[in-house]
Amino acid sequence: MNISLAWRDAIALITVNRPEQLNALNAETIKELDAAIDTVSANADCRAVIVTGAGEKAFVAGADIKAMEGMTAEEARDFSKSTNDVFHKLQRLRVPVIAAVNGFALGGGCELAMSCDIRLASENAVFALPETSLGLMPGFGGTQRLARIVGYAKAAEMVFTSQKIRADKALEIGLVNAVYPLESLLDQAYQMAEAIAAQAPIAVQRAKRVMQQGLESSLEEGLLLEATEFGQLFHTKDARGGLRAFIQKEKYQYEGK
Ligand code: CO8
Repeated sequence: MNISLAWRDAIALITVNRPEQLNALNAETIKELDAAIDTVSANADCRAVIVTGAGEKAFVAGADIKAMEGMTAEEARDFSKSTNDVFHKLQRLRVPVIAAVNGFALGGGCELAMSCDIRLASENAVFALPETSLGLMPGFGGTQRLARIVGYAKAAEMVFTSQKIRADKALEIGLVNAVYPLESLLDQAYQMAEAIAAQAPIAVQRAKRVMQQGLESSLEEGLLLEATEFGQLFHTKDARGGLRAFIQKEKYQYEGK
């Protein structure tokens, strides 16, 4: 199996597991990733997801260059389209997704990380969209997501020059949220996932949906959506319980209801 899925309570850990090929993404791996996302999505108790790479060297070193070499134009388009669909499904997962970027995140690996809500990186992480150095362009969402995350000019510089940036630079431009020593990265990711899991689940999930939809719509549409979803939360037991508990100076255990 090229993808493993493990659970710690309500937190799913998806690991790309081809360390001998630096976790490069071939069609089989993307298929397995798709299945893992479906499994996570079907679990109503899931509160957060962590995505990482096996080994200590790479998160994901990109699309599998060896598999791409013999592709026809149609096959390349289909691989780009089908992977875009899978990464989009990951981005739109009901629950927050944290990328624990534990090394090289190049090409498709950087694009996988960008499909997550939050990126935490190890000090040895290296990011790049180096496709133009291969005669290609980003094909797993990089032309769209990088500019949305770091702004067009910085994205343009990275894509047009294929430059590799280290974790501290990725932090500086806002590509990652935080940088940790490699040995504590996964613990830090779990700590953040647990902090997310401790909040009211329906509130977190609706906030994710509204924030993501807001990025794709006008401010007016986004604010309207926010007001609508804000109102809907007053139907939940958790909102009633959370507000009452604050007033009574108690701690409320959220149920996701
Ligand atoms: N694909 C396939 N195999 C890879 C890849 C990759 N992306 N990256 C590394 N590997 C393999 C190596 O070939 C090697 O295998 P083997 O032992 O069988 O020769 C093994 O992993 C270890 O790699 P290295 O020996 O190269 O390790 P180094 O420490 O010397 O170097 C690097 C590490 C710098 C990460 C180097 O491996 C490298 O430059 N890799 C390629 C990085 C890259 O260019 N990635 C972008 C790929 S393009 C892409 O992602 C496009 C996405 C959109 C696709 C659209 C669909 C058609």
